Amino acid sequence: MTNPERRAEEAVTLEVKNFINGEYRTSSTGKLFDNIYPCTGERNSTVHEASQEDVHAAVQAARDALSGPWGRMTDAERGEILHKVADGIDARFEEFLAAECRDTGKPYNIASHIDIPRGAANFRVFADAVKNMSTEAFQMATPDGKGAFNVAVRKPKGVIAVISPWNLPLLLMTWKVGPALACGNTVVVKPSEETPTTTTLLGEVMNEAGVPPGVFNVVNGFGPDSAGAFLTEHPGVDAITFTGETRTGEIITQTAAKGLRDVSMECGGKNPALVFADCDMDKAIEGTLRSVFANCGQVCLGTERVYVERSIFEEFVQRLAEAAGNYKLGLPEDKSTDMGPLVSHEHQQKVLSYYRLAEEEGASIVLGGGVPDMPEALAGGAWVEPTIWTGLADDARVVKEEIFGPCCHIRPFDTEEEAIALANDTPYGLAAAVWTENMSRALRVSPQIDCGICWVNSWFLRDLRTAFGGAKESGMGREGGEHSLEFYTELQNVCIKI
Ligand code: NAD
Ligand code: 6OD
Repeated sequence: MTNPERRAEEAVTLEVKNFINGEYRTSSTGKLFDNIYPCTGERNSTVHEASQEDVHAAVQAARDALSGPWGRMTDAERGEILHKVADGIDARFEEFLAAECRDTGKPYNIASHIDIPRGAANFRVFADAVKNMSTEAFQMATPDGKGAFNVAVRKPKGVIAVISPWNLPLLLMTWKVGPALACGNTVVVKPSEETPTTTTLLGEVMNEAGVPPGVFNVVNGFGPDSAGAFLTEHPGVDAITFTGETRTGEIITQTAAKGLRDVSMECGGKNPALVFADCDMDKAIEGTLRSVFANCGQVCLGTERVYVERSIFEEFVQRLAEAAGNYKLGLPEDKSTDMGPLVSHEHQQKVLSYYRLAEEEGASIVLGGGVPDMPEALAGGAWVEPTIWTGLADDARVVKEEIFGPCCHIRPFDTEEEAIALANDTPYGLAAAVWTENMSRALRVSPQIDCGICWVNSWFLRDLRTAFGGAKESGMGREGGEHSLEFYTELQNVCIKI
């Protein structure tokens, strides 16, 4: 066994502890929970659940670190360390990859191109972005004729609580930790209980890169009555950044109201794709295949409602079903695997309940709709079939509610106005995809869709300098580029009388 392979195996078989003040600590109450491999249902590792006392220790360490060496460094010095963190992720790429795929069951094909490289990029991009952070200045007249200057100064907000989900664990956690640290804050992260490993492993990289103790802390556990609630309720937390379900986002926003703490909310979606007859059909099929089925449909930006212009409806449905029907379900390390399992048996039951509901609501099942036959060794995994429906009413629950699985409903439309109205007929507003080769149409339609991100002839194409976030029930606030710097800093005006 090579060294990286051995380290990778250790990373996924060891106990997962909490990372507080630069060291790994066991749970103070001794409470443990299992981390399960979704491909088989076997145990990956045992996780130490952080108690209220552990969370307090993490927040206290983060507060103390604000006035330590981290707080005295220049942006450039912090940036240099964050580049080392990115290099450290690259150097231990195989370990992060193995750990992420054991926690989620996702194919190496995906995680090696998306999750792990973006984990490193999130540190590099924001370490560099702070160098270009500008502030405002205003000269003003005063009655004595001598005048005054106003100069704005940006300061770190303080201790940031980062609450992250399980679908892209390293990517979505570093998307917040990168800019928070680049701006001089300290963080306490509560990763999802389903996927604690890569976040916890990052503690080692932080130490190796020279991040001072207390700057990056990890507390493991669940939401209510556990580490998530203990952290968000803690008065020592200055701001909370969250990614997850809308309902959880509402609860955390209420918690944050005590003390008027800032929140950034990246929540759920029920994203539409609009496929016009003037699209490039090959591109539209390939893009929609990814937007519906990538990561087993567990991407917040993923498409669950597809609206196709009537003249190409039959051909589109048939070609998408044919392509998805050829998907190979299998183990992460198998290079021919197109799709893994869902993240957990609990989530599998949720998705299967929507598969049953679709039938009850009168859907025509074009593809899938159940649990696939898997080899015996994988029978205990959280597998579901890629699934396509047509024929549902616009107010069917399957068309209205976020499922977060490898499935979509496809419906024909006749006019551009109808397509836009259908796309907007949802309480969510995260993302959309528009497929057309007519750029006038693209420019006309995209701004009319009520969402935070609208892709034209692409999907999940990300420039980290751009605004990212959701409209309506999909979120509150924007991160990305200067918007992240805005959230993770406090702007102070200094007024200087001449
Ligand atoms: P979730 O809301 O169940 O959990 C997210 C995190 O919140 C977890 O760490 C969980 O332990 C924690 N949590 C739960 N209850 C809490 C509470 N009361 N107090 C504090 N913390 C609490 O979401 P999930 O199931 O992990 O992720 C899937 C959801 O996330 C989907 O709805 C998806 O659309 C959404 N999502 C959104 C984005 C985005 O950028 N908008 C990105 C990824 C996922
Ligand atoms: O690309 C990103 O920055 C981002 N936050 C992606 C979110 C994907 C949701 O599952």
